[in-house]
Amino acid sequence: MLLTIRAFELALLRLFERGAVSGTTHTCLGQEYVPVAVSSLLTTADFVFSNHRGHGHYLARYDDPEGLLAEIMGRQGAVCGGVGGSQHILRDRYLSTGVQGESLPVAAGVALHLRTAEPGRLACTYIGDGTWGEGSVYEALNIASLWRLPLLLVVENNGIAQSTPTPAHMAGTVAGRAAAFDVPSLTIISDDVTLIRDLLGDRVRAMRADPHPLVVEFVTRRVGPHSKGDDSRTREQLAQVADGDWARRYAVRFPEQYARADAQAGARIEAIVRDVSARPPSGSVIS
Ligand SMILES: Cc1ncc(C[n+]2csc(CCOP(=O)(O)OP(=O)(O)O)c2C)c(N)n1
Ligand SMILES: [Mg+2]
Repeated sequence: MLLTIRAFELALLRLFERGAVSGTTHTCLGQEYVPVAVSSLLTTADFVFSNHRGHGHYLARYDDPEGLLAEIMGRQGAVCGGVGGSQHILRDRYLSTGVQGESLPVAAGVALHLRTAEPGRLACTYIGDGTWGEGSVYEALNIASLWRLPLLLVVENNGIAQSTPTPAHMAGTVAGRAAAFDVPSLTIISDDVTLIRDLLGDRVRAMRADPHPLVVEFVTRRVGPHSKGDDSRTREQLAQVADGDWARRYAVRFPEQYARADAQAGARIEAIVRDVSARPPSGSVIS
């Protein structure tokens, strides 16, 4: 799945370069392991709220590169009839939005519903470090803490918000801000999926048994541009980021598995790109 998401994102950037897709997109290159690890702890009865950088969140949950690519390209088979595009996907209990911070109050409301009507289930929201500049984040944290809502807030702290480095926009820390609302938090610096699952498994089980919010901050890296070609970082910073990419380390640690999985994922995505590109426009509304 890690490599499927990677191949999907790289293929998408190539499609944009060729002018085969219009609009915008934000890839999760470098952050693929976050949803791969988190999704393994969720069930389809849990809600997931995603953001503008959400392809990995969707793919890790549904393994549906075909439906997502058709959605982004506005072709038949699109998961939302081609009206949502890259950032606005609705499928069952999965919803993404390009509006920073919008998901959190909505997820808190859903978590309240789950707490009372469907105990044992939770609402999971992914947000970035920059989105901690939105007031709605704090309103949601406050209520989630007071009402002990089963809200899993996954923070993908990739060290940058579009072009602003995190230290230039965030006073204090994510953990400190969670603590201010009496919400427990965990900061994960590893990109090892198995280790992350082990670190989080008991915490997520505890949220289900005795509902409460939890903030999980991943210290991660945005290996690609913010959107398509817009990267404001220096050559040295980019080299440093590329050096820390999980894919490099996985390739060294598991060379045979990596090469095999990478080739398989690449071939699968290329076939999907050919197939979806040849389809007629979706021309439909959400059913
Ligand atoms: C309410 C709102 N303000 C501004 C934007 C424009 N915008 C899109 S992505 C982004 C940066 C988000 O940074 P972060 O939360 O760190 O997520 P990242 O892009 O790093 O994954 C901004 C400002 C937006 N989409 N919504
Ligand atoms: Mg960020």
